[in-house]
Amino acid sequence: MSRFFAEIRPGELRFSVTMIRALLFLFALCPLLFAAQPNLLIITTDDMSCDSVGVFGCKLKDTTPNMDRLAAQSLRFNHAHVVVGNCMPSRNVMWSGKYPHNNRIEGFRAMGKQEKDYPVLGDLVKDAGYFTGIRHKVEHSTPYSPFPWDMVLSEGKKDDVKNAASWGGAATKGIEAAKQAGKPFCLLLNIADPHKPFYAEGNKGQTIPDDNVPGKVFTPEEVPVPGFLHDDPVIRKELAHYYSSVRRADDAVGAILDSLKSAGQEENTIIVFLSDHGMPLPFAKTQLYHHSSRTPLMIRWPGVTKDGAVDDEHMISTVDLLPTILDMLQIAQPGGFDGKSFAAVLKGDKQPERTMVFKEHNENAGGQNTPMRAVQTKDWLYVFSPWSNGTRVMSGATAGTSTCRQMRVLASANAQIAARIDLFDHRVPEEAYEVRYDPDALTNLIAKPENAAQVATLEKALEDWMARTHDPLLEVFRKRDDAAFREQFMKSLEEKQMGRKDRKTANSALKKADEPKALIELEIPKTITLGQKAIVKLKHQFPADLGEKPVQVTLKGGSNERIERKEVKASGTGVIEVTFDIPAEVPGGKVSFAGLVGKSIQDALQHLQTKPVPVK
Ligand SMILES: [Ca+2]
Repeated sequence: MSRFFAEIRPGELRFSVTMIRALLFLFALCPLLFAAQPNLLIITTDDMSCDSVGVFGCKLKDTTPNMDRLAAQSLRFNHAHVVVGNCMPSRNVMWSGKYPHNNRIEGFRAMGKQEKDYPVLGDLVKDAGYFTGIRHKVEHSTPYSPFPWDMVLSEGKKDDVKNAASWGGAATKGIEAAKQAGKPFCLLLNIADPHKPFYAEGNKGQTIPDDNVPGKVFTPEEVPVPGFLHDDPVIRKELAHYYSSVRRADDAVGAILDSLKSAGQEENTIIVFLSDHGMPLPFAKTQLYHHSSRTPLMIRWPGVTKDGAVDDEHMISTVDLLPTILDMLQIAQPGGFDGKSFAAVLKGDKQPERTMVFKEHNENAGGQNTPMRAVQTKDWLYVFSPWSNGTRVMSGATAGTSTCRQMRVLASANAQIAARIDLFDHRVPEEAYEVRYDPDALTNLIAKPENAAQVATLEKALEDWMARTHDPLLEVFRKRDDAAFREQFMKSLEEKQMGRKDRKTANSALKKADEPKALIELEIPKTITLGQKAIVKLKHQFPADLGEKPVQVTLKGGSNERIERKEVKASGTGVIEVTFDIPAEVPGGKVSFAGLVGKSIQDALQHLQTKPVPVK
């Protein structure tokens, strides 16, 4: 050694020390520079109530041994809620970080690829170098389809999603494909249970053969009956099918976790687990009640979350999932989210502002508009249903269940059940429940004078949230005491719904025609003079089955500002003359004309605008 140093001249020695220091510094950085990006495994169940899970207080033993095992390695949230009580809108909130009135997936209608103007989970993780895979609920998880997932982990129409073991196979396939691609993985495994059809239940409630037998099959006699339903043999039978399906979902979770372990990826994988909403029975799925939205959220972040930890403090909303996931994966936040990251809570810090969650419902799978908004704290739940007018009936996925049919049968001889069915069908415009004592939402306290201050606080919080998130229901909420205004609001929503159907008719008529024709054209005068009249010719050619439609013709100024709008009714083919008084002064010295078939730009069947022309 001394000989080695003796052979180095002083200048070289200094250089070598600097080099060694630099090497040591790089060495110290090594774990940071070369630490692999963590994988992300998201597991969702379909239509599973939170309290069907053992660790979340299930009254039935052995429903979810694998979810309980995952909970023992995770941080779980006692007060986590999804935003919507049905599938496609709920899942789109999770993976967009936006409320439905902002991500525009308000029901089960996807948007066109070109319409999507915000990033979702799949975009953001792909950009960060992840391999993305999904199984089941593929079209319900993104705003448009087909979304460019790297791999759809299903076997086409033959895919037996109710086979629990197949979920292990799907996980393995995804993990292997990511390895081949040399990328970390982001897998979204949307387990199909306990969504209907339940294990061994036929479509009329009868028992049928089912090859996909769960790890445990429950009997009608042993199952708990939720407080929002009624204890009856028919209902118990359906609940037994449900809880057996919960167990089958749990079997699938076990298969996925085993696959992750076999792949040796357990320690480098973040796991996010939750359900998309509550059980598919009346007063849970498609509603905004406590059991509609409470979800068994668990997050296992190796090296960060503590095994078996329970958060009983924070109200967590699934609108916050995507920003949180980005923080965990150290991916930059793109901005534009309604949600905010709760990664700090995962690290053991507090976010005292998390005291309430907001929920919303807009459309069911059939496109019926029954908008609702709700706010929930740990203690209280307030629900606003502007559609409720005493006669309109909310239709939904749970109305056809044996449980609902049986409740209708029982209602004829039982006033209490009759009142529940009446509420289920018609609801009331406002409801308030003290969920800490009444989680089943059985006693509406909205009209009790002693609760007025509490209700006012909730209403104020909801109004602030609606204003902050630009909710189109804000005005009708502010005028919630005006029944006529609520009904007028609903009529305009229903007209828009009709407008969508008309648009389909118009589009298919246009497609059928040899040469696609526009519904309207505008012919404007050759010269337009200040202070004089200008006659615009509206030429229309509507297909016969479109009937009569309103058409808006608008005079606009040089900066595209509206000067005057006129509405005419048109049907069939013809020309309508629309006369405008050109003002004595027009800013910019130019005008243009716009034509729109329908009531507004949002529901327009066609919209066009002429080029600006100078005014003399
Ligand atoms: Ca669902």
